[in-house]
Amino acid sequence: MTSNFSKMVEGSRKMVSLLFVLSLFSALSAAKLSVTPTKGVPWPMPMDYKTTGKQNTVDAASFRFTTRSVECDILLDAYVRYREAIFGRNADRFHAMRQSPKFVQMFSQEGDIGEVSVDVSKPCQGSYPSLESDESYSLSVANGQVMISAQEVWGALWGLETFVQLVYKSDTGEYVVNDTIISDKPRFAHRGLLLDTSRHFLSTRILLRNLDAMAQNKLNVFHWHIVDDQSFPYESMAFPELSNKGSYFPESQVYTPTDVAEVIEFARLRGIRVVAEFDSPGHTQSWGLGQKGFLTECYSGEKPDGSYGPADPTLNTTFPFLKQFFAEVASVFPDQYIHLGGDEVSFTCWQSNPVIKDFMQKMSYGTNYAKLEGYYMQNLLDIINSLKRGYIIWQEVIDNGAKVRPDTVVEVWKGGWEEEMEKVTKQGYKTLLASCWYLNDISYGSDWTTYYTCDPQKFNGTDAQKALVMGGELAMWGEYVDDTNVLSRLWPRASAVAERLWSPKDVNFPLVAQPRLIEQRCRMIRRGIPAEPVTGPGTCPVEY
Ligand code: CP6
Repeated sequence: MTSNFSKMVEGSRKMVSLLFVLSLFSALSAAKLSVTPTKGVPWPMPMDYKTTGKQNTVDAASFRFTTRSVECDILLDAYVRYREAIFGRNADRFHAMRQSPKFVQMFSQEGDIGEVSVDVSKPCQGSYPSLESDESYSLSVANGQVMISAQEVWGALWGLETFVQLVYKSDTGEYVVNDTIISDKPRFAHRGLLLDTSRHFLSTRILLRNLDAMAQNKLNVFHWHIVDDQSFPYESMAFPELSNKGSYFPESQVYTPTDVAEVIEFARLRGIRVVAEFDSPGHTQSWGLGQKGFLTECYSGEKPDGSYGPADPTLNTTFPFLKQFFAEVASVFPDQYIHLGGDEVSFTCWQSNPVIKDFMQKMSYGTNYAKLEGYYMQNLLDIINSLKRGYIIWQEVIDNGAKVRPDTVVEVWKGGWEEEMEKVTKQGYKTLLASCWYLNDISYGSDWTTYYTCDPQKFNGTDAQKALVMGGELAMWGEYVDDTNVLSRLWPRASAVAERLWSPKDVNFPLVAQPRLIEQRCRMIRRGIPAEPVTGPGTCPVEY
């Protein structure tokens, strides 16, 4: 970790001095020492974006979304949401009122644009997003007409999000949108955000608001690090004792099957996958409270000392339990992938236990406990195979030499990530980068620029190796966040990562991005997300 952070610090220092020079330059030429936000410019920046100064007014009275081809639940839900995003909370009531002929006659001036027409090629009713989703779309605002077209509904959703961001209030207070042509698709297929709901509980309400914020930034994977050492808030139907004994408050601080289903559905309607992580064999202290005989008993001399270590791979109950548990997980979480963790396994407890020592001898592992960890993971991976799911694992599983399926996704989180990504992709595995984006680890000032300038494909390797980078994830580990501060700490920092993972590689100058990031933050505030000011002095327009 140390080497990585010192590298990051060193990199950021260079950046800071460059920024300093540039900002002095801009400060001298500006009347005020603050940056003016842009108007109606989207975040993240589309792949191809052409706009003109020709303004069209948006006609609130007649405004509607229409589907050209296949209609579905996802589109209908999005139309309601996005109408509200443009015109505010009471949009639908006012819409009905405004459509009465008398009201139109009295109050409404004809606007230039009254319809956004959406064309999706493939059927979408009830579908779930996946790593293979086609998220591309095109959008045109021209001749008083707005057209969004996409192969799959996921692209159409992003097109709608972009359209809403193009609309702004003119100086005379009208809703306007400039003539614009956009052709867009993400640079990476996996654009994730990790929340840790074990160190502190996060209410379902906050998880849903965060999913809304993710959609506003085109992030498409909610990595739900749902349980860990400190608490087990997932209510299992097969093993209810896990949360009864292992959560902070079984009465209120658990995710019931209904809560989990609500999160998954809310995410699906926004084109977001929910990838659950049940981390083992380490980080499992809380499992031990409700599942006796799962964890290793640590010894002091000849006797157990009452403390516990990682899961015990030598007991004949361990894998049958895991098989039943993960069968339930696979039935609850529809995503093709399950995150199996596998990080930071401490060997000291295993080393102290005589039964484990015997097992090591029997298996000819010598004193190489990484091999025991490999044995545990191998068995777990076979279970997930039998459930016909893919898996994501933290880098240690590969570092310790476990044999994994060719479609495994390896998540790199430690320092020295450039070497690790080179190594992992050389072995032909798909990979995700997390090392650059620990958003829990914040610092004073515009720290978003360090997140913004880390490129996950900047390591030594062939084009084929680079193509194995599926994207990345930002992480909000939960030691110092709960419902009171998690959204503000995440946003708009996470927006910086979202643009890195969506937009072309050369859209990476913080000073150029800054006015747009300010606009994005103000838009997020207007849409109900308490995003922090991380871009320095300034203000959001009151009626944004
Ligand atoms: N919890 C779990 C954590 C971390 C990891 N796994 C972690 C370790 C070091 C840092 C940040 C997070 N808190 N389960 C590692 C993936 Cl710097």
